[in-house]
Amino acid sequence: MTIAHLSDTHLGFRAFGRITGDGLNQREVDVLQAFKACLEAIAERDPDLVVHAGDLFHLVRPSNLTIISAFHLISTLQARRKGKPFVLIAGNHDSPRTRDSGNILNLFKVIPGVHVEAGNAAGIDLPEVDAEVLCVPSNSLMSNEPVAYEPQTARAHKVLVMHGLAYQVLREHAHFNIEDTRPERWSYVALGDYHVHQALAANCCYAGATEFTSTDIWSEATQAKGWVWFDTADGKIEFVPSPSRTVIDLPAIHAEGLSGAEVSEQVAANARWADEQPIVRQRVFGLHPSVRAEIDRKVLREASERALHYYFDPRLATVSGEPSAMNKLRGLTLEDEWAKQVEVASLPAGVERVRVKELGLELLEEALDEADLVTA
Ligand SMILES: [Mn+2]
Repeated sequence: MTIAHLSDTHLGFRAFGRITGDGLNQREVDVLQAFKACLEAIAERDPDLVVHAGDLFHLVRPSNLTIISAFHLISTLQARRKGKPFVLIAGNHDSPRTRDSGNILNLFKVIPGVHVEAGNAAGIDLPEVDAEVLCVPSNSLMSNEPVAYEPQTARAHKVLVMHGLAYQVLREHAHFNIEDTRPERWSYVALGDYHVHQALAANCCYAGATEFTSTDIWSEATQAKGWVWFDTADGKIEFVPSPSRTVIDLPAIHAEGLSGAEVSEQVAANARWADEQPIVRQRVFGLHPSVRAEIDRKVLREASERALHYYFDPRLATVSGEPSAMNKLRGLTLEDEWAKQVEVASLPAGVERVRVKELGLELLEEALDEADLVTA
C-alpha cells in the first residue's frame, strides 16, 4: 500500500500585512499555493491512502474564503483519486476548546472518501485498501485520554495518525512519548504538529509543515517544506520537497566599534540574495543608538524592496544613563522579554504555557509589522 502523508498546512495563516492585487494577504495566498502544489504532486503519484495529520487550518474559525478554497482543493483531489481514502485529523490549531461548538473539519466528510476525526481517538476500517487507521487528534492527547496503541483488526496494513509533540522532538513541551505508541506494531506512523520533517523510526515521521507558519521560522529556514511518500512494500520514508516562499536568516552583524557607514556597508553586502521576494531577517548585535541613527535609510529601503518582508532586527548596546526602554538597555527585544515573562507568569488552570507564548509572539510580530520599523 502506498501512503501520502502531509500535515500542518495552516490554511488561513496571515503575516506581514502585504496585500496582493486581489486584496488578499500575500502569505495567506502563499500558504494556499503550497497546499495546492502538494495536493497536485500527491494526485500525480496516486497513493492508495492520503493522511493529513492535523492543522489543516490555522484557526478554529477560518474565513469563508479559506474554507471554500480548502473544500475546492480537497474535492478536486478526491475526484481525481476516484474517492480513494483520505484521512484527516484535527490539530491544536483547528480544534475548538469546547467540544460541542463543532469542528469545521466535519464539513469535509461529505467529500467522497474523506474520513475526519476531531475529538477522541478512533479507529477507521478501510476494507477497500485492506487497512485500518487509528486516529489520535490533538483533543485526545490534550485531554490525556487513555489510548490503546494496538491494531484492532486483521487488516494487512495498520496506520497510526497523531497530532502532538513527541518527547523525542521537543522534551520541554512534549504531549507523548513515541515509544508508548509502539511504532513496530504499525505499518506506518504519520505525525503532525512539529513543523520540520523528522523521522523518529524507519516507519514513523513528522511530515513537517508545507509552508513557514510557525512562530520561529528562522530556525526552520534551511529546511525544505513538503510531504512524505511511504510504500509499505519497501518500508522507506521518502520526503518530497514542495515549493514554498524562501526564508533567509542572514548572518548577524556585530556592530561593536563600527561606524554607521560600516554597518550600512555590511547590511548592503548581506542583502544580495538571488531569491524572488524572500522573507529575510538581519540581526545586528551591539548596535549603539547613535550608530543606529546613522545607518543609511536608502540601504534599508532597497533591502526591503527586494524582500516580501525584511526584518531589520537591531539589538541595541548598553548605554549608561538612558532613562527609558529597559528592555533595550539589557539588549533584549520585546519578543525575548515576552518569552522570559511568560515562562514565570502564573496562568489559569488548563491554559497551556507554550500556546500563550506562541500567541503573544504572533501578536507582537503583527504589531511590530504594522509599526513598520524599517521605514518609520
Ligand atoms: Mn501546526
